[in-house]
Parts: sequence; C-alpha cells; structure tokens
Amino acid sequence: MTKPLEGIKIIDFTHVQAGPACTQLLAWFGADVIKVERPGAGDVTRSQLRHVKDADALYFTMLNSNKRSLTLDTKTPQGKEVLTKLIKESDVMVENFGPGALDRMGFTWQYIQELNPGMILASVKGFSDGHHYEDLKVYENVAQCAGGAASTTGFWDGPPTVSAAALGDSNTGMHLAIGILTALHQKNRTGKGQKVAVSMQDSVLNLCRVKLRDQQRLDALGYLEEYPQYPHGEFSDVVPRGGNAGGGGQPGWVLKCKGWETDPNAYIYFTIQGHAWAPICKALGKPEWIDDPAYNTAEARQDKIFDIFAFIESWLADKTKFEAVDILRKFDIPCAPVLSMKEIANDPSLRKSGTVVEVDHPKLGKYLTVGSPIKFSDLTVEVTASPLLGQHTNEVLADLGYSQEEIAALHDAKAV
Ligand code: CAO
Repeated sequence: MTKPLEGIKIIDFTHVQAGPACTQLLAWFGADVIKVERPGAGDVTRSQLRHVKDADALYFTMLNSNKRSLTLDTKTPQGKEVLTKLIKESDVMVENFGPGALDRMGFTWQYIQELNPGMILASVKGFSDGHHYEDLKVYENVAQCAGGAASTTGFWDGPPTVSAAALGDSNTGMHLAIGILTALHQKNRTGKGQKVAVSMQDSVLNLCRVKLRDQQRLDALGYLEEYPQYPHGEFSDVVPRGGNAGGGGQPGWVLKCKGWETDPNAYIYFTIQGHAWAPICKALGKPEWIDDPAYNTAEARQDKIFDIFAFIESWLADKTKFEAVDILRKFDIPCAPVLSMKEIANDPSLRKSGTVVEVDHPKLGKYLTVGSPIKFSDLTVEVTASPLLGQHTNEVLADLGYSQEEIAALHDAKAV
C-alpha cells in the first residue's frame, strides 16, 4: 500500500524537539525524511538523559522514528556541495536552528529558491520575524512563558507555572506540519515553493486563545464568573491563574477519590455540565437538588460551587477513581480518572489503538513511544526505530549520484 506522503523528500535539518516532532509526523505518513546531523555528535538529544550507556537516549528515539540519518558537516566546502545537491532534489527543508544560523551557513532563503524554486523551507524560531525578541534562542519553557501559558497556569497563590505538555516544542512542530502540508498542496497547483515560518510564542498563544478571550471579558466586566475567584475573591486587571477550573462555561475541578492520601493520582476530573444537572444529582443521591432554585441553574450554583465539589468528594471517599468513573459514565457525566504515566504506558486501549507502541532498537532494546494520534481509515502508521547516527549516509550519497570513491573521499575529508 502506498502511504499518502510517499515520494516527498524532506531534508530534516532539525534538532531537539520542536522540529523533530514535525518531521517525525511527516515520516510516519510516508515522506522520506533525511535527518542531517553533524558528524561525530549528531542531534544533542542522542546523548541527553541517556539511561542505557552508549545507546541513543529515549529523548532522541521518541522524536526521530521512521527517518534516515545522514551525517554532514555543512560548514565544509564538500558538505555544502552535498547539501546543495540535496536541496536541488528535495521538496521540503525543515530547520529549527537558532536565528540566522542557516544564513550564516550560506543557505539564505533567496539562495535556496535559486537552487530549487519548488522548495518549501519550513522554519521554527522562538519568536516571529520582526518581533522585538527575534534574535533570542528559545526552549520549551521560555515559549510557554512568552506565549501566555505560564501566567495563566497554576494556582492563584503560587508562581506562574509551566505545563508538562510540550506546548512550545511538539505543539509548534504540529503547527509547522500543517503549514508544510498546506504549502505542498499549493505547490501541486502552482509548482512554486514558499517559506513557512512558525514561532513557538505564536503556537503557544494559539492554544491559549481562551485566556485572551478572558482578558477582554475582564477588561469589560472586572470579573470572570467561571474562575474560582468569583464571587468571593478578588480580581486584578490581568487574567488570574485559575487552578483546575474548567476553561469554558462548564465548571469543573480535580476531586479526591479513595486512596488520595497515599496515591498522588487518586483523583478524577469532574465536570458540572449545565444540562446534566439532573443526572448529576441522581448519581450523587441528591434528588432534592434537581428542582431546588438554590441549585438548579448554573448561576445559582456559582457561589457555592466549591461546597458542591466538597460534597462530591465526600461521595467519592469510598470509591477508587476507576469505580467512580464507572458509576458516573452511566449518567453521561463528562469525567475521567487522573492517569499516571505508568497507567498510560500499560493502558490496553492505548496499545490497541497504536497510540502507545513498543519499538525494537538495535542498541536500546525495546522501548515505548507514542504512535500517531491521528487515525486514518486507509493508512496504518507503523513506527520504526530511529536511525543510528549516520546509518544512511552512504545510501543517501549514492542516491545523490556519488560514486564509492567520492563517498570515501567525503569521509576522509570529515565532511560526512
Ligand atoms: N554542520 C555544521 N554546522 C552545523 C550543523 C551541521 N550539520 N548543524 C548545526 N550546525 C551549526 C549551526 O550552523 C550553528 O552555527 P553558528 O551559530 O556558528 O552559525 C550551530 O551549529 C549552533 O546551532 P543552534 O544555534 O541552532 O544551536 P544551539 O544549541 O546554540 O541552540 C536552540 C539550540 C534550540 C536554543 C536553537 O537552535 C533555537 O533557538 N532554535 C529555534 C527555536 C527552537 O526550535 N527551539 C526548540 C528547541 S526544542 O526545546
């Protein structure tokens, strides 16, 4: 079976997480992704946080599956020549170097277009072109702080907090993948390539749009009715941190279940969906609340929402998070157990759907990684091991037309 992106050749000039997450996705869908790495060292994540001596770290293997690895020193004349040939033969080049690095290497956008007018150059930077911070190098948490996530995450009496979800890295990579596919679609019609640029700050903000919504509501009203600060607490002129409150019109909270004293994840998330009030009351054994005007509208419940949550916690006290969800699901109540990474790793449904997959690596052995979160009716995504450093160097050079003698000379010159 042919895969949707088969025939698309991608120069993967990415490192760490944001860029590799993007190109891994495209490789899963069938693109030929050639990861270009510095000889001897490679992507820094190959050696970061290793848990098996001399084997590539999970940080690398989980972001670079289904790719080929070409070592190339693009600062040598021979290395530049190889890159030039690759550019002429490829459809997409993806990079997430620090600002200006590609230009300093001699491969400006103008020059790349001269070499290959159909080329799509896709870049991740911390901040967008022309931004007053455009010169900054950026990692995940820097982007979460600059994109509005940190100031709005956490509890009101604690400091700004970053999320464990890679909102700055993998999320930016996903935005870039959408940009690349859009540019490829246009190229199919016009034959022309283009530059696709995504900044980590913009990608974080794109996921924090409801907080920009809230800033404007706060400016207009002076309060935000769905935040825990309302109606008993105080608001300043900026969107506060709302703890575990639901971000939309449905109040929700993380609630303790049986065993919370010793298990840090013995909790469920409980949502009080407005039209589910009657089933909630039935599930909790509180039928008298259904028609009580002190409880039967969202507005009436708002000033006692934490008393209601406290009551639900008393109902949960003798139920594990799984038992609780099994009861609540019968009443159509939106809820879920708070799952630990260990529970996720062993979840049979996630294994069955290919969302968590086991991969065999020649040096690391068997490891778990995430599979495609996007499911297709006509494509089964198979996750293969990430390449060893330079595993495909000779193969890629031969594809480019280099003879065995020329390849040996490139090795001698330490260009590959
Ligand atoms: N051959 C020769 N040189 C190479 C090379 C190769 N194959 N690959 C990279 N290099 C060179 C670059 O040309 C650059 O050289 P100069 O600075 O001399 O021009 C040098 O390696 C360093 O590249 P860098 O600036 O990208 O790397 P860094 O470790 O200093 O910074 C990072 C890392 C991530 C902070 C920076 O790349 C960055 O800000 N990227 C954009 C934002 C981003 O994607 N961040 C997310 C990372 S995931 O958390």
